[in-house]
Amino acid sequence: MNRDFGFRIASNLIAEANDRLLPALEDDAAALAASFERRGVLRRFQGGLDEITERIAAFSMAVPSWGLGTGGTRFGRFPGPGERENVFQKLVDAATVHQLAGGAPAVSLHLPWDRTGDPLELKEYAAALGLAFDAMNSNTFQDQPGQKLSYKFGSLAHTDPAVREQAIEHNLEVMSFGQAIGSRALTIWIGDGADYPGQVHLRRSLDRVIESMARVYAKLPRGWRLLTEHKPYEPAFYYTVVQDWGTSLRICQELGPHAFALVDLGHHLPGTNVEAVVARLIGAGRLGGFHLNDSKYGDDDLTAGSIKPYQLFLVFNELVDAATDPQVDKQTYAPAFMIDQSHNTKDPIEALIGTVEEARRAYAKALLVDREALDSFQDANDVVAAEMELKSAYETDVRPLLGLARWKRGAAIDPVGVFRRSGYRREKGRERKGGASLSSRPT
Ligand SMILES: [Mn+2]
Repeated sequence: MNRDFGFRIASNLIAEANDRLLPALEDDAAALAASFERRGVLRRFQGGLDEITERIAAFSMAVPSWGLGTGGTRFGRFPGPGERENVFQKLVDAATVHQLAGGAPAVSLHLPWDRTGDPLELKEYAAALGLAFDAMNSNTFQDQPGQKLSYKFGSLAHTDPAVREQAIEHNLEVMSFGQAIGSRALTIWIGDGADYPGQVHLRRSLDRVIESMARVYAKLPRGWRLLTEHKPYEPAFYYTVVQDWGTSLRICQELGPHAFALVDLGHHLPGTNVEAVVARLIGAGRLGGFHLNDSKYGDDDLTAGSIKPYQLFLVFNELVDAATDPQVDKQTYAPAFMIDQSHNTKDPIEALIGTVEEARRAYAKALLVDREALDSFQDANDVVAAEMELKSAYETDVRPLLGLARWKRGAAIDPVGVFRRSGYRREKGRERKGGASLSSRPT
């Protein structure tokens, strides 16, 4: 049994740093509590600040195995020292994100990148690190060494039934690997589409996707969900088969009650009202979950909240609203939260800590919205008061709540500060022979 984690950050390093920072944090929290008292916020939280911080502490998400190294772009990749070289090392890095930031006790794997000979060994290794597995991700958007048929012209939508069959088989293999490690969802994102008009039949290409996915869906293990992820363009630049939430919803409705749409926050064209997309999917009972990230132009995979923090808040506002709305069926409303980002210039661990923090910040602020008041402003068509209610929550500095939420769970009040002082990258640079030297190298 592989139980060699290598260097780990000592818990007393976190505890000592927290001891130094706690008095100031408590002062800030007391000031916030006084402000909440004046604003009437605490009337809605009988347990006071403790109740709010508990709810924040209970909000968690999964780290993507592919986000633990420097991703790079098609122009190059500049990895840093001590980066992971295999799936076991990815788990150790993911555990470090959770240890420091709290809120990330799960990992989302990707096959074939994370394939190992013995999934049970992987499951035990993760459990020993305190990690579980969220949705599995299949990959039919690139060819693998030794693969029989090429995905150059598509996978689940390919015109050749033999290629579709190969892609279906791959998804079934990913599910059975996922079953062995305790995952309960399969996310399918395909790059199928066309670069030029005329290349692909627009209607029939989707028919083929639905037919192929139905074959995968038919083998979905009990208690599992199939998540379909849309994206407007890239790698296909003229037309993508599963391009938007409407296409995703259609797929889900064709497949059956265990199919749900996954919203990658960066998979929308500029100007798209993403919170309205989320609201539509909730309304249809088909919101499956999220890939958290942010973007300025396209699928940029930046740290959540780095570009459009207000949009992130408005998305969480829809989620908190749905969670408290008795009209929303709680059997179907159970979105999974996963991060999907890629790092070019940030240290991947620091960037992931950032997204955990930003998602929790948006959630915390959404909790502060007075829904009864907002409803009444909407009913009265009081535009200004309704917007002010949202802005009042959004502009609240919730940093003391986020700090307390981490501290309560033994994570770091200042996660990036502790990470930098811990010497983690230096130690991993020694352990992991394939890591880059301090100077970047072209690939
Ligand atoms: Mn994604």
